[in-house]
Amino acid sequence: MPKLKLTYFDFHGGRGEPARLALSIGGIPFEDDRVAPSDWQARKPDTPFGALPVLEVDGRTLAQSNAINRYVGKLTDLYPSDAWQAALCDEVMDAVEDINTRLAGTFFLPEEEKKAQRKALVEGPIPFYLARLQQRLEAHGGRFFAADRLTVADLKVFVWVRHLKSGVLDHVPADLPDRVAARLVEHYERIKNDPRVRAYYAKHGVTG
Ligand SMILES: N[C@@H](CCC(=O)N[C@@H](CS)C(=O)NCC(=O)O)C(=O)O
Repeated sequence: MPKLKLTYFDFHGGRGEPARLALSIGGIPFEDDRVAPSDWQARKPDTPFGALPVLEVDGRTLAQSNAINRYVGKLTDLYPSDAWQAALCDEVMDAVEDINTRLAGTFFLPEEEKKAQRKALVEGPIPFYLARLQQRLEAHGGRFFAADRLTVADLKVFVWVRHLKSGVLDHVPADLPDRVAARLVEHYERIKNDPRVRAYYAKHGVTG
């Protein structure tokens, strides 16, 4: 097994979290390098695209969250070997990335602008993506997004829905997923209650 170091910000979510979860579920040891906000500007120039997550594999560097998810998914058997099922996984992970990028664009806006942009997202794109992800889930059997088993796509959607439901996003009602995509929320609950996911958060002292 290669020597792995996963670098991401020091919180329990975001683009680096699916890979942390996958490696933990797969029982693959890795250095969990968590960057404090105060250290980021000094470290940013050393990353391939000035952003995190970054995965080091035997000293070689890989950026882009979904590329990292696919790579760790292959190491952990959480990415399908069948080409079509793998493509379904990619579709879902890229869809989450599309909406995540729009939400992330509001993070550092002045308050009034942030409020206006988030209101627009809540009235259109976020419910749209929740509903369409739910449709894709149901089209593939309703339990998992691909291959009828847990994959990195499930982990990526789980992390996004978890973020929405956490209530930490100002102007984004925490009950939005429940209101527009109840069966996607059931998927979120199923992943959350997977004993391996529970074990990961218990290890990090995260409750709820
Ligand atoms: N497309 C990239 C986006 C990476 C990205 O924007 N990461 C954010 C954190 S989730 C970041 O590093 N922000 C800090 C910065 O851009 O300075 C990916 O999927 O990894």
